[in-house]
Amino acid sequence: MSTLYIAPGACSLASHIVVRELDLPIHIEAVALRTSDSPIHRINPLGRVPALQVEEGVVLTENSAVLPYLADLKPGTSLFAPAGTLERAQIQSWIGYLAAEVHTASFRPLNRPERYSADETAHPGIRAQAQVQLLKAFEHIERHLTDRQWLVGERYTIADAYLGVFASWLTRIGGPFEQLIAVKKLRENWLARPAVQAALKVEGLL
Ligand SMILES: N[C@@H](CCC(=O)N[C@@H](CS)C(=O)NCC(=O)O)C(=O)O
Repeated sequence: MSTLYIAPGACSLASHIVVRELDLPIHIEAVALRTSDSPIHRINPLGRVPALQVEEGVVLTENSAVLPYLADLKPGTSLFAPAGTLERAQIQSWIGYLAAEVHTASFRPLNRPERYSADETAHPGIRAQAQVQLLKAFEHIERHLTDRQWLVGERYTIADAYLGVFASWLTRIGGPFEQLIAVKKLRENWLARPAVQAALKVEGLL
């Protein structure tokens, strides 16, 4: 059986949710992050989650690969779209945007400024600019969601499972992010899904 390595509340929550949405026979293993003795270092040399051990010695990493791979284990699922369709490319486009612009370019410097400067006095400035970038990234999503409930094709997909995780992280920041009404609505609809509730419960977040 494959094993999905996750950390409670981390971006791996999206893959965990998809496993539950599709009722996939995948073992969920929670690991600690940023500790040298965590088992994640044996699985993913980068020490990051999500990491999907497909079989002994075969590990798939990166949300942008793990989410589509999981969805393709259930061909025909409404969470994704068939190969060669525009909808599939649109779902992948949003996953790319979330991974690059929202996670890596914005949340990472906001949460881990020490990775951008060893000078602690620079950290408040890095955080402030990261928050500006994060707001811009979410304003783009807000505009897109103004006349639709989900990111692509009027139905919940793996891109929404992923966006819901980042939208839930916004609640820790508040301020201008509370004005993003469409994002808030998506977060509420995401939170109401039984698979999201089940994953949050297992991760000890309810
Ligand atoms: N580009 C990776 C980023 C994964 C990532 O940064 N995961 C975080 C949790 S949200 C992590 O494992 N951080 C631990 C670390 O960087 O040491 C992806 O999209 O899967």
